[in-house]
Amino acid sequence: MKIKGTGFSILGMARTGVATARLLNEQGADVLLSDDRPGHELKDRVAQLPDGVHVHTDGLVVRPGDVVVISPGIAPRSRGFRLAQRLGSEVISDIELFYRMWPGVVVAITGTDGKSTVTALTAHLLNALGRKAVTAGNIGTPVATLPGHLDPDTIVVLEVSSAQLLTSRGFRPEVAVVTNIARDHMGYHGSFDAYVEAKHRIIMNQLAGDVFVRNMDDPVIRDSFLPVHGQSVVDCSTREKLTNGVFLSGGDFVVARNGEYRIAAGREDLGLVGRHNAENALMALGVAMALDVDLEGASAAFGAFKGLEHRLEFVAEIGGVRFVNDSKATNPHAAAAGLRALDGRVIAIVGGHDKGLPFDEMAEALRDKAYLVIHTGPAGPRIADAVKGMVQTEAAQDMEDAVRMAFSAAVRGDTVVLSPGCSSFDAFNDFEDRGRQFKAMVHGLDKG
Ligand code: UMA
Repeated sequence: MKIKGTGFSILGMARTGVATARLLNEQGADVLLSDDRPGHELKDRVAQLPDGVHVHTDGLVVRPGDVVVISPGIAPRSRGFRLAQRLGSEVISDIELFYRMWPGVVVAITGTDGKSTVTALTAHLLNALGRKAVTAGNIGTPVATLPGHLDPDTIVVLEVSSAQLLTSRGFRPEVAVVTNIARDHMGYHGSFDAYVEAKHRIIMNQLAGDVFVRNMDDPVIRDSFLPVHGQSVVDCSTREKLTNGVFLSGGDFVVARNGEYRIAAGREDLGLVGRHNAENALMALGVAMALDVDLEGASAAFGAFKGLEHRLEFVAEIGGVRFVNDSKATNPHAAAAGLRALDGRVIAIVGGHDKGLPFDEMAEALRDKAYLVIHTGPAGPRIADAVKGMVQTEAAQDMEDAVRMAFSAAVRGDTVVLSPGCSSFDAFNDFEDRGRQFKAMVHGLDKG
């Protein structure tokens, strides 16, 4: 893609927009960056921009004929998105732009849950096995920070959201991974079908020579993500023995290639608990297999992986009570997976912003694992209703109240888990803010 002299209207002035504007400006493009928020709230971001980037606040603007790069947080039905479709020559995501500029290998990982863990674990594994790899994308580092600074031999392991895929028409990763599919982001996409269709774009442009790493434990992936353009497939399963792929057998991660089997690592090598984390490890191994990487050393690599913040993260043990932060469980499917990974007596702090998703699966996991459910936020009463008659519930005024209530109800040996099953926007900036505040409150108990 020709960048120098091309006009770009970038919509959204947060991490994606600022990094994209800097990259395009550096490469000689004519850049206009805008945001709906008022100028005084964006001063810090404007300060990060080089001279030459045109800035517009208090409203999204598009110059007719420009290529529009849209931030993932701008929804398809919003005014900004519609404006872009009407005026832009084309509307692309930051990952599509990156793909057009990057000459090296891209591994792209999407799915409803687990994508950050698979992204981080994959890059960690590849580096440990002698290949150079970096992570970027939805995991937090915008892809636009990479070109120009990175050796093209480096494998870029991209976490890609459904929003980014929606506007990625030519994106063709050498290796694509889909972790699982559950209901989420309905407000953004409008329907489950539209959400699945966006996810499907990750394999849509793959051709012979590319590889699709598939989690066969997930029924939606098994039924709807069929390789159609001649790409090869590496299947992954914790449940069934495969002849070509990676699977869990007894306590081992086994790699099967053309009917030959080899143990790559033991389940116990990986410090992360839960079936969902076994699936995550299989997919990381699947990527290594797709890239023909020698798996000698995978056990040690798994042993050295510490997991990510806000994903079943151990916070502290206070008075014999363990506190766990699973703030990234922003939908019921993720919360259920986290809860199922816990042992012993559990008190769960649930709730948050109500996205209107059904809570049946999460209620089942709460019934099996928790003896007390403390709920907060607008979605709290719906979760309490879903477990009514099965688990004791109590309403908290806010997170601080919930943490105090959980601590006073808990006895030695219990685990208190923040397992919201909801997004955080009722009371926090995002799931990271919620997780950090939760951890500070827990550490506060120790002092009080
Ligand atoms: N804005 C408007 N008008 C609108 C909507 C938004 O002007 O109608 C502006 C906002 O005022 C704001 C900017 O657009 O200034 C927000 O852009 P953004 O939400 O895309 O924020 P970024 O900081 O660029 O973060 C994005 C991803 N955010 C989302 O997908 C919502 C980050 O994923 C990602 O890490 C980052 O790019 C770098 O690639 C976060 C996320 O929550 C972690 N992702 C979801 C998830 O994981 O479930 C999909």
